[in-house]
Amino acid sequence: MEQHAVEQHGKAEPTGLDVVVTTMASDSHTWNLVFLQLLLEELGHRVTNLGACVPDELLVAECRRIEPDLIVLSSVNGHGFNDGLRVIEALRARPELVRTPTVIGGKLGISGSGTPARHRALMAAGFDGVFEEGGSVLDFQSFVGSLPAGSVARALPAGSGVLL
Ligand code: B12
Repeated sequence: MEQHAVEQHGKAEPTGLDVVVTTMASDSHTWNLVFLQLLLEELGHRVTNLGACVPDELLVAECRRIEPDLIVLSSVNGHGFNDGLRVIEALRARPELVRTPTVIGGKLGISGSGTPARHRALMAAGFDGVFEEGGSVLDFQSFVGSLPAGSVARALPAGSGVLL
């Protein structure tokens, strides 16, 4: 398909965020990802959806290549808490991703909506937001709305996102 270069005038920043939406290695559910992609695109953001069962190495490599303004991890199969702890460690180990706003959400365990201890553990591990079931989408929208676009986002100090 023919590509058209977008001309940029003056110093205006392009609007909207570059967002990576993905699940993690164990999770084969996909409609959660489709939902998040459509939601974010409707809000004016650009989404790269990595799909289901993404191996850790591929997830990290794609985030390093894209250098997104926001990484959104979604998991609903009940392994999200453990997968999330492992993946955030791998992401934060990369200097270029150490401050990238990164959130996780969905059904992260098998005991219904999340517990405060689970949220605290994920935040302490390096996530900027944890959005488990029950009203989480509105909180997520507020979080996304609070992020500046482009390189400004990458300069944010770690943990500056909304704490839920
Ligand atoms: C369809 C489905 C499947 C299909 C998936 C097909 C596909 N291509 O996606 C198949 C058959 C493959 C499947 C397999 C399994 N599934 Co299944 N599956 C479902 C089912 C029925 C619907 C999921 C769905 O598509 N929902 C529609 C989407 C749009 O909604 P959603 O996923 O819930 O996401 C919403 C929210 O969670 C939230 N959200 C999600 N992520 C994020 C992230 C952020 C940042 C935010 C803000 C919000 C958010 O936003 C979405 C919209 O509200 C659910 C039960 C249910 N009714 O939810 C079980 C369910 C998710 N599956 C479950 C299980 C256990 C499994 C299996 C382990 C079963 C098995 N023993 O093999 C495997 C796991 C496979 C794997 N490796 O991951 C459990 C998970 C249990 C838990 N977490 O407590 C559920 C909840 C069923 C149940 N009640 O037990 N599954």
